[in-house]
Amino acid sequence: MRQTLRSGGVFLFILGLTGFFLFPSFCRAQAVDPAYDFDGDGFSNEAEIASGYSPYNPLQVKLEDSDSDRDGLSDYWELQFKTDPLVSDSDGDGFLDGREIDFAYNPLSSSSARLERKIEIHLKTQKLLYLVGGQPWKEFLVSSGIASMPTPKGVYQIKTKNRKAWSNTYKLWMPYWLGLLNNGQIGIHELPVWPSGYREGESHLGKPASHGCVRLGVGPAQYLYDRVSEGTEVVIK
Ligand SMILES: [Ca+2]
Ligand SMILES: [Ca+2]
Ligand SMILES: [Ca+2]
Repeated sequence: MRQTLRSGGVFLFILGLTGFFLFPSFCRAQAVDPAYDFDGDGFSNEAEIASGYSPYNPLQVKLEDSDSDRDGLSDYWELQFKTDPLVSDSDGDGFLDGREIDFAYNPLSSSSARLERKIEIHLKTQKLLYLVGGQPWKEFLVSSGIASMPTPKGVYQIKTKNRKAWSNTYKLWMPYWLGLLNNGQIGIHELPVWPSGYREGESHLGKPASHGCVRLGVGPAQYLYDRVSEGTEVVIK
């Protein structure tokens, strides 16, 4: 009897282990099968994605607003970056998918190689796009140069970084400076601050207001500064 119990226990243990290893891949296959209704709400995965809803949430939640595995990457971005929307650390290297993307590491590989980072500045819409791995990961409002002192279009690279650059010409601070020319004439920086402490208002963002530089708001400027390097490509168009 004792022997039977023991062998039965071993059998159940092996069955459990098999299930443990098989279930995630079975689950994964259903999650990516276009015809399957993963969240059981009556709509196929494909139909939900086509209309912008998360196929991993039975509630009517948009892909952008759903983070099924709570890894900081919405279901929308998981589909774009081809990471696993139901596994928080797709490559099992100890770092969450969302954190890896935010710092341009590959969430599908434990390699320390960075994903391509690129900045695009669109003068017409006064927006800056920060692209990671070819995807438009973040978008911020900017102020470029006024009509009489326009920001020059072109393809640049970040030449210099300076957390608190001083403008000799205008006698003010330009925090989180990302210089695009060797002579320091044009750069991306936070809203300027005068020695008195007065800072140019956020209300200018979204319309040209500078003498040629590209201004970012408080928050976005540091965000970008902390994530790009000397050599990162910047396209102004
Ligand atoms: Ca996620
Ligand atoms: Ca994930
Ligand atoms: Ca990871």
